[in-house]
Amino acid sequence: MSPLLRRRDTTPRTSRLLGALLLVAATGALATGAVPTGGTADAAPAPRPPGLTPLDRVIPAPAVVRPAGGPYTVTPGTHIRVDGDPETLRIAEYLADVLRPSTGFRLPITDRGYGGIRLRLADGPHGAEGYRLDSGPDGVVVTAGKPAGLFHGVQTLRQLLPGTVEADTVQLGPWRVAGGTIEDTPRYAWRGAMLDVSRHFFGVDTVKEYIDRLALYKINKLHLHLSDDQGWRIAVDSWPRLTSHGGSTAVGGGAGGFYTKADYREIVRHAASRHLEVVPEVDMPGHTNAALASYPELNCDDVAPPLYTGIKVGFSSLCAGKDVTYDFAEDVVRELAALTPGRYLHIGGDEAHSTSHDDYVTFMDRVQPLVAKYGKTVVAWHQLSGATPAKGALIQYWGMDRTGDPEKARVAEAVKNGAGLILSPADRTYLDMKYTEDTRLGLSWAALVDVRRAYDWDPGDYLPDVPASAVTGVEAPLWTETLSEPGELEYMAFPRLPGIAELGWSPAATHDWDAYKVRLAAQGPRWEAMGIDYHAAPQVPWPRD
Ligand code: TNX
Repeated sequence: MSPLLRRRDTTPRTSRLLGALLLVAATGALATGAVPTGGTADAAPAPRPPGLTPLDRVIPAPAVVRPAGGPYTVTPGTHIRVDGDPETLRIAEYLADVLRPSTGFRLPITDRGYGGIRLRLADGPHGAEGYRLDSGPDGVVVTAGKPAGLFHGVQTLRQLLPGTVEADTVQLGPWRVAGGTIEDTPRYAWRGAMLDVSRHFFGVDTVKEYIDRLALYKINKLHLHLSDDQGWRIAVDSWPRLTSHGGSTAVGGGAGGFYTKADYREIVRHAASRHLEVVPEVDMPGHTNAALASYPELNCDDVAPPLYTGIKVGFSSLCAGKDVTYDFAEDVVRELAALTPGRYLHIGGDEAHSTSHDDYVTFMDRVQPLVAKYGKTVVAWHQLSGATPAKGALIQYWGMDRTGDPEKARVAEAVKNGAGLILSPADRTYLDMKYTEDTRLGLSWAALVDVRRAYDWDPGDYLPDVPASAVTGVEAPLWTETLSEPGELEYMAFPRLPGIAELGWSPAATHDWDAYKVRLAAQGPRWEAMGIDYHAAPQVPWPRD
């Protein structure tokens, strides 16, 4: 279990399961190969082996599933076979790292032999991220045209094994994978999750762990919200006070923090190893109090405001009329672009309530070309559609079902003019919204977002006058005004995040709440084995302890 984990749950499911396991071990039931799937140590019901996970009990739902034949069983003799490509080898090592601790098997990686688990790169119809998985008594073969597809196929394989495979101590198995074929390609190219490290700062290890969890659901973008009124979290060598002063605190007045460039590169490297691209955001021209507090010259009146530790929005603005503002923006964009192997740079642009419309347009007209100058594509919150989005820009829509038509029409117009669209409707995808009125953490300004509400909508027809083909994808933001512990991030993200991941990946034809909630329930034991402190939403038929 993760050392970062702080369980606040009053029902410690994981420890109960482990307790039952110990009891079974002590009574000799180990020798039968049976595994207990529930019960408390007091009740000690007869242990039973985990059932075979049906081939379609995966999140995101695979595009095509054809069950056939008998299962494959991972045994002490199983090899992981690769063809010699270095990327494939890395994915094999990743898979072995997942499977070895819980199975206790050696699972050697080899380029010869027969059967076992084979990862195979080969041209095929599954595109840049899709894959095919064939399973039968002789072995499992994951085939993909690109390494990202193999990696996603490995996530499917992982979910077809019992949830206890995620444990970091030896479990009992059996480790069976149902027989048949899956063919899978994503619906959308952009399947994102955003983490706000500004309102509260989260260190490199926490971000890496979040990345690992995103990967399990085939999320391929990590958007990091690196600056806001309450904190500047990324080192910029040419403006060092951004972090030394602007990064020194957080909401509530606690200690802040920031990523050095080495820290940030480590996050980017780890994300790449999980086939996620990091999209950095510096929010401008609003949401900039931390920068304004660090450098008086960025303020129109040359007076630096104090640091801010509250949770209001919309009160700060860079000074659009000063040249130094654009020197600052260029330095930040240049240094951030140099840290970013990915294509995109997010420049914020939301809630600039203290910037006049003319200043906002001026600012965006001058800053967007800087992003292009350093080789990146602009991403911005949808208020950018009130200015002139740069060619090829992506607009991130965070309005709601009830957001007025003029704003939606502006977004539709921008999309008609060539902008891409990422859908993050606040009343569906915002992971910081409370589940119910009783949720201790989170906000509720957009809506109470229960598990069904997060899942039960279609990105393909969400915005009027935007054709399904113009949608680039979906993203689930996790704002952190009320969240300061890693376990709190987990509690808000799980179980809603997998629903957004599924909307991003699975064909619309698979969309069905009643079927989804059964697949979601099957994730519960997996999260317990991973030590994820999830919200056991009553709408979901979780397996009983
Ligand atoms: C709105 S949505 C914001 C954030 C807040 C969030 C809280 C958007 C682009 N801006 O500044 O953190 O609401 O839910």
